[in-house]
Parts: sequence; C-alpha cells; structure tokens
Amino acid sequence: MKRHRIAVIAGDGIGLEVMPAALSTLALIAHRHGFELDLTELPWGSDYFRAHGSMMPSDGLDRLAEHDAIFLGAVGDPGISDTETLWGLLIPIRRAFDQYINLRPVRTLPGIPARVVGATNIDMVIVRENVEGEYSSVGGRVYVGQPHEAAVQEAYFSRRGIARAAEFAARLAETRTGKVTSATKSNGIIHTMPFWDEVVAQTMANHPGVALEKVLIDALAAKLVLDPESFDVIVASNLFGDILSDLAGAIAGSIGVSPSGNLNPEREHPSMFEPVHGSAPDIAGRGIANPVGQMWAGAMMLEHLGEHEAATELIAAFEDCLEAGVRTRDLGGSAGTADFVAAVNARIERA
Ligand code: GGG
Repeated sequence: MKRHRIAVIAGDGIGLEVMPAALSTLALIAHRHGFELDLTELPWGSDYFRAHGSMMPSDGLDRLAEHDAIFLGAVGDPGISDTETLWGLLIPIRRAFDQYINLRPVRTLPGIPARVVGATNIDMVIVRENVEGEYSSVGGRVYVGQPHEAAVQEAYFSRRGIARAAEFAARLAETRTGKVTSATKSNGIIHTMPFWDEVVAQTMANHPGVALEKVLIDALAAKLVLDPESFDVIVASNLFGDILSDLAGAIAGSIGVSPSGNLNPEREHPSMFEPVHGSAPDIAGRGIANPVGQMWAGAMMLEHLGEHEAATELIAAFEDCLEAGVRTRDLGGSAGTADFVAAVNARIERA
C-alpha cells in the first residue's frame, strides 16, 4: 500500500479543533482510495513555547524534512507576541523548505452566497510570493525607550523571487483563462514596486498567451469587492497576497473555508498545507469552528501527493454537505465542528 509521511502540527486555538476534524475525514478517504497517511503528530506551538521557551524544538526543521508534506492548523496566541509565534514556527518552515509559492484558491462554494450581491461565480487563485518581500527580518529599533525611539523595516525583493512567483502565476494562468493581475503600488513605493512590475512584465513576456494587467493594490482591493468575478489569477507580494486572500475569502463566503498550499514546486523539500485563517482565539474551545478550510487544505495536500481522485472526492463531499444546508455559524448555519465532520464522513461512507 502506498504510504505518505505527513507531519501534523495542529498548533494553537481552533487549529486544535479543525485539525482532528480534517484528519478523521482524510483517514476515511485514504482508506477508500487504498493509500495510507503515516502521521507524525507534533505538539508544537504556543503551549510548547510556554513549556520550552520556543515554538518547536531546535531539531524541528530536521524532523519535518523527513516527511512528504506538512499539515498545519493555526498559529497565534493572545498571550504570546505574534512575532514569536509566526517567526518561531510558520515563517522558518516556509523559508527552510523554500516554499516560495503560497497558493490560495478562492471560489464560491455550493449553497454559500457570496458577500457581494450578484456574485455567483467567483473563481480565482492568488499566487502569493511567500519567502521574501515585506516579510523581512532586516531592520531594527534605534533609541529604544527614548522619546525619539524609531523602527526601521526593510522590504527585500529579489529578481529571482519575483520572477519565480510570476512564472508560477503565468503557467497557472495558461491552464485557466489566461489572465494574470499583478498587484502593485509603484506609484507610492518607489524602489521595490517598480522593480516588481518590471520583473513580472519581463517574465510574462515569455508567455504570449497570458494577458497581464497591473493594478494598484488600493484599486485592486476595491475592484475585488465590486467585481470579484472578473479575477482569475492574481500574483502578489508576500504582504499584498496575504491581505488580498483574506479579503477574497471573506467575499466568497467566509475566511473559514479558505485553504492554502505553501509550495516548494521543485519538490526538493516538503510543502506545507494550512487553512488561511488563524487561531481565532475568540471562538477557540467552543466547538464551532468551520473545518472546511482545513479539509480543503487537506485536499490540496492529497493533490500534491498525486492522490487526485481522493482529493476530488473530499472536495465533493464537503461541497455536498454545504449545499444540503449543513453549515457552521460563520456561514449562517448552526452546525458545530463535529456536526459538520460527521455529515461529511457519512457522505463519504455512503458514496
Ligand atoms: N493557518 C495558519 C495561520 O495560523 N495563519 C495565521 C497568520 O497570521 N498567518 C500569517 C501568514 O500567512 O503570513
């Protein structure tokens, strides 16, 4: 039997609820499709930080490297600085394994009305550059504690980084409608964003079948709200891509359903799959979190592992349940996390 070695980090907050939910569905699917998910559950995150002073052990990245994929829940804890939680776990994983593409599909799901009136067919993919840009460790504070204290944060954009994100977006667009929208702010950010525009345009020139439009991030955000169906592939820097994908996910129904894949396209290292949402401390522990984002991220992981039919069946199962009216509160329903998973698993067993 084919075995895929998966490192599982449920993490914090609702990650601890949506992860077991998604794993129960993945186990059923794997069984039906004749493969095994060999799970290594790693109790890393904020509780680990409280006990050990770090988000993961010092050999954490070496341990992850032994797996075919990483399945992550959520990170973030109101009691611990976000810089510790993100830069102690999520960001080191993305960088150590050169997961330079963060792929974030957004589409309207059956039975879930978009939050924009009249939008019935939202279907876009956001290609977020994932290892450089505005998420940079270059900078620091000066005159700490004095009235004129200041902070400097340097954005870091490389030709290689921009070109490979643009190349990925172009190739993806060639499999879809052939349109790429590049998010920029070259009228205000005078060094990095004109460079972004230049390298994106140079890369797209090798793809004559792809139509490129560049749109200022502020106008793009407005257009995303006013006309979300007009987008297909959006390529964006690390920060812009993060913001746009939360916005697009919310417009399509709920950020609770949005999945993402942190990809190392060359497959030299494991890729990591996670819902777009964070740890949601406001609803954690109440059994009401939406597990669709985690399930859909699981389907992206199966796709990446070559289990195409299993991925398709998993997506069809949660879509059928949504269409039948089984929905969590963020989608206007009353189902709890466990109710939704039970419905999906029953649907799979019936098939
Ligand atoms: N699902 C992972 C998670 O908790 N993400 C929260 C977050 O703030 N992520 C920042 C990022 O994706 O850069």
